[in-house]
Amino acid sequence: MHKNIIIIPTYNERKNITKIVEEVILANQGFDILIVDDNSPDGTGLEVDRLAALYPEVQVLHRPAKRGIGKAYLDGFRWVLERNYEYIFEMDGDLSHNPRDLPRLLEGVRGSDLCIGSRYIRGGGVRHWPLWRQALSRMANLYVRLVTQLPIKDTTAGFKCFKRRVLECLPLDKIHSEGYSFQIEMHYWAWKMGFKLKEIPIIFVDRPQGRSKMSRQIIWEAFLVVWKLIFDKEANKPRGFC
Ligand SMILES: Nc1nc2c(ncn2[C@@H]2O[C@H](COP(=O)(O)OP(=O)(O)O)[C@@H](O)[C@H]2O)c(=O)[nH]1
Ligand SMILES: [Mg+2]
Repeated sequence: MHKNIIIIPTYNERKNITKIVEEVILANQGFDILIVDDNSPDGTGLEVDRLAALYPEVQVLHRPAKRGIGKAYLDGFRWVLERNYEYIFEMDGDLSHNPRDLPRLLEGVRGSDLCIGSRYIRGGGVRHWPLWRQALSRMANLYVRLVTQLPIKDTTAGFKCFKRRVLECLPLDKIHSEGYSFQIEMHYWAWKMGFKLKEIPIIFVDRPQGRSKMSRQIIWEAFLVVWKLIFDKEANKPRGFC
């Protein structure tokens, strides 16, 4: 067992996930992997069971049905906190995040509490996303930063590394988002609790295979969540850690 673990939520990522696992394990950089699969109809669950049997570093959490990326991560965090991991990573299961950036995230979290792979700082970027999707992401980020004052550029980023104590302190049962606004909630709480957030540049590449699970409902949820956050008494209570 390593000190570092990457949580990867999957829904219909059969081909992508095999490549990611192989890249991470064969590079042998000292990472365990927890895959949280929501009973994907394309057989991702069977494929990841096969990978878990092949590589001792790989663990799988099977959930009975699709309940959103946010809930998948929360179940993953609870699983990880029952074990002795120190550095806990989030990474998409569609090859948009480059496993080669993992060591840089780990290095970044040494001088902070939460190191975020950012598309929107100097050196970061997005490749092959259609223009409408880039505009949506940019506008969402502008909106979130205006309303919440979050001091980061990529508020919806999904590639990052937490120090264990951040996840231990954060009240996970207060995070309600099902979709990507889960990321906004995590950043907001971590910031308000006094943790040090740091961004390092990453290049995000559109998925080579499969389909995005982005939906209107997910956008709507993100639109509303920022208002819930800024009026949440507990989240905004003055305090240090915990
Ligand atoms: N377990 C689980 N994973 C999900 C769910 N929705 C999305 N994901 C995964 O979350 C990651 C990011 O989702 P994706 O659709 O690529 O989002 P996009 O990159 O913003 O278009 C991928 O690995 C998806 O398979 C879900 O409901 N359950
Ligand atoms: Mg994606």
